[in-house]
Order: sequence, then C-alpha cells, then structure tokens
Amino acid sequence: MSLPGAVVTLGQFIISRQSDYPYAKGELSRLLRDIGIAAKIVNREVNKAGLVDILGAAGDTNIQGEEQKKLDVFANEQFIAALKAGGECCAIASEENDDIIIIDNEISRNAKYVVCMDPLDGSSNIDVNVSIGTIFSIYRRVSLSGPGTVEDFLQKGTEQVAAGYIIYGSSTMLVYTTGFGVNGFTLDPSIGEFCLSHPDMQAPLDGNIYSINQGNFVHFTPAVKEYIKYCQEEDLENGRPYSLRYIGSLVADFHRNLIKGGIYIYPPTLKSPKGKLRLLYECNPLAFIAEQAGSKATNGMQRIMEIQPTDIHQRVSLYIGSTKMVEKAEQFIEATKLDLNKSI
Ligand code: AHM
Ligand code: MG
Repeated sequence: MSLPGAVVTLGQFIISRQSDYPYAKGELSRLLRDIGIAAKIVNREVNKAGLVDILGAAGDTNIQGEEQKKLDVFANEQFIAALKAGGECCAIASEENDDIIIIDNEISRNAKYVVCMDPLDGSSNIDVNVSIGTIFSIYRRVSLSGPGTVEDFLQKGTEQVAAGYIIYGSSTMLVYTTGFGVNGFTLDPSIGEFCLSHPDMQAPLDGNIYSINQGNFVHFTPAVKEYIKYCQEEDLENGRPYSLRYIGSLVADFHRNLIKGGIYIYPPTLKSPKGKLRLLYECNPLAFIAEQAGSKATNGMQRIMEIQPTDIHQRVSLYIGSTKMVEKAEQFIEATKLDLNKSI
C-alpha cells in the first residue's frame, strides 16, 4: 500500500497487482516490466525525431559510424531485444515481420507467453511530429513446451492475458489491462518513470466525436455512408452534429475517444477490402482495453475478440469506442442487411 498522494510507479503497481494471479509466479509482471523499459527507450528516440536534420536521416551513418535507423525499425528492434533479454516470452509476432520470431534459447524456449505487437503505429505521422503509438498483446502459449509456434498466436482475443498501448504524444503514456480494469501511467521525464496518473479508467457510454478517414467516403458501404450522414445531422437534444476528429494514428484516436467518448471506424475500402487494421496487432489489444473500460469493439457484426484468427497478419474492419455509438453504427449495418434481403 502506498501513502495517499504518493507517486506510484509502473513497476510498483505491477508488483502490487501480482496477487490478482494467485497461480502466477511473476512471469507476467516481468514481461510487462520489460515492455515498459523498451517503451522508455523508444520514447527517447521518438522525442529526438525532430532533430533528424541535425543528427542525420534514416539510412545515414552517424558520427559514431552507426547507421541511423527508421523509427519503426528501431522500435521493432528495441521491443524484440527487451523481450529476448527478459526471457519470459518464447515467440513474438510483429506487424513489421512476415514470420513469427522464435526465441529459442535456454531460458526463453519454455517460457509461458507469446507477445503480439505493432511496435510503432501511425506510420504516416512518424516524421511529422504527430502522436504515434505502440500496441501490444500477451497470450499464454497453447503449445506445451519447446519453441513457440504459429498456433500459439492464432488464439481469439478473448484469450488475451494482458494488452496495452504506449502513446508518444504531448506526454507519453502507457495504458494497460490484465483483465482487471484499465490503468494509465504518464512518463515523468524528470525521473524517467511511468507514474500512475489514470487509475481505473472508465470510458463514457456515449460521446459526440466520430473518427474515420472520410476521404474514403466514395468507397464506403451504404451502411457506413448512412451512419456518417447520421453523425452530421442536426439533433441538438442528442448533441449532433458530432465533431469529426481523425489523427490517423489509431492509438491517439482511440486514446482520445476512450477519455472523451467517441467512435473510431476503419471499414472496408476499395484499397483494403477487408479493412486496413490487423486483428492481432491492433484490433484485439485495443478491443480488450475498450471492453475493460466499458466500451465496445466489433467488426460491425461480431465482437472483435471472438473472431478466430487464421493468419497472423489478418485484417478486419473495426468499430470501436463508446458502447452506445458502436451499437448505433451496428444498427445501420443491420438495417442495410435487412434491405438487401428484402430486395433479393
Ligand atoms: P500502420 O500500421 O501502417 O501505421 O497503419 C495503421 C494506421 C492507424 O494508426 C491509423 O488509424 C490508420 O492506419 C490510418 O489509415 P489511413 O491513412 O488510411 O486513414
Ligand atoms: Mg499499425
């Protein structure tokens, strides 16, 4: 127990919550700690990104003779290195790698957990000083021992043991859940620690922000077009028209909507007929956090966390955010399905 008003660091908080898992021996706590360490290293580099003209661009060689890496490549390497060094995870699936990364050494080979991650999400915002994020998700392996396998990753989101994100924004935050609510930690740069700043986060049930790349309107399904029109209609009693806010970094759009109330949608488009976002690296972890905070996440028809993955890089449509808003969007999808049935 900490004294009222005392700062609680991520490390202290993780240890204090270990008793939530009477059967656990501390492996999950150590895994979360490893992710927190990598996040701080990536944060340091993200903050330096604006100095690229001074320090050299990606591909250049710096003064120490080291090659400057693109930030997303750097982030991927840092998280992989931290997870390898920690020894609590037997395999990693990353949005940046075609195949799973098997950590086949003495210590990690028989570790209990596998980690899915999008090391630096929001690629279009990386070089322009706009918020970006890291998303991660942890599963207990299904193979009994030995090197991790693809099957260890092809589990439904309902099997997640923990999930979280780091947002590199006006301040850097780490938000995570282990299925006992959602807690947010802000990095205090003066002490280099993530400190508990948003305990037991609860999302508003309803909101007045919608987030979607409306530039793709022409390619949206009739249901999505109708829902957008609904968002734009005047209905003063119910707070419409809603505000459109779209950063183009999923973590940042999700984080804002989680706190203020809102819906984020990435539906199928001509360019991405199955949706753009990845089930394992982006949708499942955020769905776990959303549900734990009282929000909702579906593909328009089915709960995201109940979708059976068949491929580690699988893409899905995503409707995520305030429960009432997601349910309203689903009503539009249901209504167009009924219309279609009538016309057949
Ligand atoms: P990325 O993993 O290549 O960065 O793509 C995911 C990102 C999300 O962060 C964001 O919400 C979305 O793609 C934006 O896509 P678009 O530019 O098509 O609106
Ligand atoms: Mg991504």
